[in-house]
Amino acid sequence: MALLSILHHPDPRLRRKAALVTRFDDALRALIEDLFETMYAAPGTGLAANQVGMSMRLAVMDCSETRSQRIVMINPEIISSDERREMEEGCLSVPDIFDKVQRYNRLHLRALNEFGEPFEVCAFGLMAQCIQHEIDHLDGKLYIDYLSPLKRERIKKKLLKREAA
Ligand code: GNR
Ligand code: NI
Repeated sequence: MALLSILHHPDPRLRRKAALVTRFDDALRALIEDLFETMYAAPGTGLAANQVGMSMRLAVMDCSETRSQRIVMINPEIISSDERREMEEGCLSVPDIFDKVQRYNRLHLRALNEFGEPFEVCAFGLMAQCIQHEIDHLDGKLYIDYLSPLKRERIKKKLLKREAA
């Protein structure tokens, strides 16, 4: 097991669309263990592979308060959703900055597990929000993309200043 380092905005690697996973081997499952370890240590409710520099459509999540409900989603797709509502959001790649974005409250997810087996789940609230956030990562998107250009510019300056310090 290993702690991986999480890339921060504006790293260009966060902006690439991640590739579909086609090999379900022990190396993939070792990476998944490292993603969980890194996510729990951060701490965060989710972590996408491209946040640690691996351009693969893979994310791990645990939205439970007890940190005991691990979910692995590979090649995920949202197959249905309801109306959007405003939710407060943050991201480990945009540290210590929070803002409100529009997200579906309920959705139906289809994905593969670490063995390449398909599953579907219905999610709502924080878990639904987290699924949308992680799928955005896999498409090279960050939640700050939904904010105004002015806010986005301020956030970028703040992060660059911090990294330089
Ligand atoms: O830890 C996280 N919390 C969070 C809160 C609201 C909406 C999404 C998230 S995901 C985030 C971890 C992260 O950056 N995952 O990519
Ligand atoms: Ni994130």
